[in-house]
Amino acid sequence: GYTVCMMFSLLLNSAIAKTAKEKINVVIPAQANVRVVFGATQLVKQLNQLNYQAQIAKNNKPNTRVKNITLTNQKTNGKESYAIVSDAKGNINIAGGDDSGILYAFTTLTEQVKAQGKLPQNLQIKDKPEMVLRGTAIGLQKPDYLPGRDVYEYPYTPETFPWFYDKQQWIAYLDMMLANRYNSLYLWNGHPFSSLVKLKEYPYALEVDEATFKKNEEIFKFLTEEADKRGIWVIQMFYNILIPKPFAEKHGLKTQDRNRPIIPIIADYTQKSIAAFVQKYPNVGLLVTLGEAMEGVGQDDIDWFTKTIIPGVQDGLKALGSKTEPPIVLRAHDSDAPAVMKAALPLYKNLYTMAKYNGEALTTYTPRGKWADLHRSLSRIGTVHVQNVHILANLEPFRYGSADFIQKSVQAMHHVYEANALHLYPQASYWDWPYTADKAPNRLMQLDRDWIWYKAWARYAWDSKRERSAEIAYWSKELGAKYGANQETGKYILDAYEESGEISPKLLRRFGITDGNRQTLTLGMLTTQFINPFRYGVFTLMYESEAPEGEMIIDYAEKEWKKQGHIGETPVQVAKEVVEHGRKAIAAIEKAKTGVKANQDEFDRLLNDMYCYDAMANFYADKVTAALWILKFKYSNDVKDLDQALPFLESSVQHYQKLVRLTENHYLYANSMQTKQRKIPMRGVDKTFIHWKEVLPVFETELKNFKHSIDSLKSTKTASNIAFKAYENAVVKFQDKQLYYTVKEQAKAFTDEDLQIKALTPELVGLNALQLSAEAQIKNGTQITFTNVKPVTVLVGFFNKKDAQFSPTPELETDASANNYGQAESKLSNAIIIENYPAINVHAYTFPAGKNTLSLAKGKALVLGFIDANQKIKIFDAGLNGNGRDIDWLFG
Ligand code: ADA
Repeated sequence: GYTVCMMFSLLLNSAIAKTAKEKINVVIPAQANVRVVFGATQLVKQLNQLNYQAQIAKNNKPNTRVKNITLTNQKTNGKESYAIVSDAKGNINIAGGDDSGILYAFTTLTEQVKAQGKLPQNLQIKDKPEMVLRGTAIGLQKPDYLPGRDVYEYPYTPETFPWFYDKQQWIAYLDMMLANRYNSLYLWNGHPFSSLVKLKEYPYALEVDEATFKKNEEIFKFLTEEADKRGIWVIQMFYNILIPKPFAEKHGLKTQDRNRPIIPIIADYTQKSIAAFVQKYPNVGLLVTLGEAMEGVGQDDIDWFTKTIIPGVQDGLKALGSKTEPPIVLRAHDSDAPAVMKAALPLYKNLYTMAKYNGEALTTYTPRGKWADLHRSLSRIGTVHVQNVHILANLEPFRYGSADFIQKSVQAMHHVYEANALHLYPQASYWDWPYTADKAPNRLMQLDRDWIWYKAWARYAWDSKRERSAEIAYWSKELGAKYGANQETGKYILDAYEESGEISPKLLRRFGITDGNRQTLTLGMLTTQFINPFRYGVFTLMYESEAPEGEMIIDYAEKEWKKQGHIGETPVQVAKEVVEHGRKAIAAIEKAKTGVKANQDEFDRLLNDMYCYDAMANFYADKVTAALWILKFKYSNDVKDLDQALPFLESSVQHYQKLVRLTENHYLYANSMQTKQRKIPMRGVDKTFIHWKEVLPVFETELKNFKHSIDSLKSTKTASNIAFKAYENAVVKFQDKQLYYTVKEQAKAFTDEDLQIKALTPELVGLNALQLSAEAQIKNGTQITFTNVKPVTVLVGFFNKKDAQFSPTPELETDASANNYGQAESKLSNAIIIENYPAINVHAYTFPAGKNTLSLAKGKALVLGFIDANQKIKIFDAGLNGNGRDIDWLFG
């Protein structure tokens, strides 16, 4: 009796245990897509962690003895759409518009189960995304160059990118993407093909060893499969025209050369690479940059796209025997995308376009002007146009999470740009993925730190019309939960994010030199950059298109002096506003302090960031005020105006000192791109001037020089003019015969034009300039090959106007090689006037001893002379265009 009794009670116990766990069948068809299986599996896993015994039933028939979550064969309307509906008995029916929709239905249900700790009841959910593509970008790039290599040239290897081979990290990232309903992942790299495919015609093009090649194949396969399960489409980006180093060496070519025409061997190699890639990875899309290393904007772009890239893709499809065109996304970067599209659409259907939302920064949700026109014309082609939220050079490295700014930006993408897709860069440290710039015992991951960045953009890409008051509640709750706090505390944190979130956009759009990542906004700016932005090649498109209507500092000062009215957003207004935003951000985060019960370390870092924003805002505000007094002096010539500037300049340095204290132990660097492309506030070659503590001495010296200048002005009573010394010609030997002329008034600059030099700055008089044919320059560009025993600097005069007849000024925003010889900055501005032409700015190209080639893009330009590289070039504005005198000397 005893044993029987025991057995009986055992049976009973297990029966109780079993009935305690409610049985659930998740019913899907026997033949289901990987996305459906993945979604259902995640749901089953989640249920089994709770009080359920769930399983997948692949019979397609609900079992009436258990609860069923059934994928019906009804279809909802629209791509990625879905519905989740409970019936009276608590069973749940799921439907989707496609496999991604079904995946999203399962994922949504899984999230609700998790949040409620049980299967929710009375569900009536219907949803679908507003934007059709919602993607994130990861760069296979680095803060600096690899030895012996140029910009963007990073073969895929475990040494360079250990994280790329880390499967667990990929899963975490892809899970984040799914949680945010991202459906596209872009991998950015200069020339990925030589890491991913082998070509039998060009075996030597492969850039990685056999073992690495195998690893690359394996990880690429893993990544694309795992992405596919989560409804994510992988897209490989590449620049043009880059070629692999071993290939270049074998053929005696450069890996990239902006002034190189298309040559057959490179075209053939590229076409074959693309074909091989498409054949091997038919489910991977391509994102094409027809710029940077290709000659300017023009027919070459069209030819390269229609005669090399598209045929490459088509060859790959033919080899596969497939007719399914993989997507090709064309970037409107440094190329005339509407013209390229026009030529390409008859050849290939599955085309998309992409252009930068606010350049390489976040500046406004009221974009306008020429750039908005470009976006609209791309949207109106009728293909999908993708908004590229690029690099964010003005947000690095502080935390950014203004839900308000982000929501309004996404609305602008729809309403102003008429676009319907998003491509999102990391919030900061793009070149240093996966790490943030925080100085912490263990490097922080962007994926963790910048969760709110990914979440906010995705949330509004899904639905930009969400009602603001509900959004405030939503984010307050999210932020509260993040820090173990209640919603009220969460609201304070949101306030801090949103107040601070106005600061960097406003500062850059009103005071900055460029929306490009040659400027690191958070490191501050030199006074001369405020008062003489054209000397630094100010990128005016930012003011005209990526900012509300308003005035630059120089415009404001001029109007004040002329007693004219102001228009739109003024520098004085922004200076006041950012200080106010900083104050409010600090007040809000301070209020949150006591409510925080979890994630304390991260909260402390966020709090510190708010103090950084505040110090930065005050630094800028005071420096702008000083700059306005200094510009007044330019008109008044009254030293008293400089006296007025002094206390503001002093106080700006004090705020900067505070910023140094706040960042010293908190940040490794401000900017993740640490190469020679960095120009503002300081040239950042070889990882220098990456931290505030390196820039502080520069600002201190600037202040000292300014005081000294005031003193000397007071003692001499005249605004001193700097003494000049004419440049001396250096000896070089030309490969081809060259004609000279002596630079002076009335000299004729071109062999085939009669126009004369009307005025020039005396430093240039006596130089041996090359007499060139304007017509030949327009047709072929300018290539001068020469040999020099000692390093030389070539002075080149560019016409200060964008026009097809003039060779374009080196521009880092569209050409990462634009500073390879130090030529990006204008050294002598408005230094020569030729009749009937715009003023000429002189740039300097420095070459080492040896055989060199000066190569200029198509269009007229003056090769003014060759001087010893040791001769000091004093940078100034000669003002020959009538724009007034130079006062940069005040700062040394
Ligand atoms: C500019 C920028 C580069 C890169 C490029 C692009 O040249 O300086 O870092 O972002 O644009 O691809 O858009």
